[in-house]
Amino acid sequence: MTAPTDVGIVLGSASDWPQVEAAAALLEDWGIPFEVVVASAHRAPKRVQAYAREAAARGLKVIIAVAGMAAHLAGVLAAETTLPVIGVPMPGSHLNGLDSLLSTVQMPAGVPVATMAVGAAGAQNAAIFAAQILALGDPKLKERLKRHKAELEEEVARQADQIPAAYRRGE
Ligand code: RP5
Repeated sequence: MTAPTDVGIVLGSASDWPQVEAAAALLEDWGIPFEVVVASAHRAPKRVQAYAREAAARGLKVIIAVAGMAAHLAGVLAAETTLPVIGVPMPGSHLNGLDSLLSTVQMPAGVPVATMAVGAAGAQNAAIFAAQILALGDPKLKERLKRHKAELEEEVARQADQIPAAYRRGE
């Protein structure tokens, strides 16, 4: 039997995938079962609605919505499900993602979308944020998140070595 899928990543377009690849790799690396679907709020609204309406019953626990331009995908999904929806604005437009950031973050009261940063960094944070939600009921995942914090700190310490030694603060 395959593990139930915990995270649904919905892309407004396959053109968003390059920004999301690293986030998907992170979920895979951390052993979090996920699926990726393409379903545009504007070009395929029925598909988006059906996905959101069926998500909880299918066993999904978190939805990550990735979209650019007039990005209504996260809001439309959030309108149709009680699952937490994490929105990731894409940068691909002439406005470099300010359009999708505002479209995703400015939800009216009653329909929350947890909005991340624009682009690949936001997608990676969405994966980590999903892991944090799932870790509330998963001690092993909580340990993995603690390790992640330690890895971040180690990486910063390594970066200090890239500064000329003469300028570095003695530690
Ligand atoms: C949005 O429009 C998508 O999420 C994508 O970021 C943007 C452009 O889509 P394509 O024209 O590349 O399919 O709906």
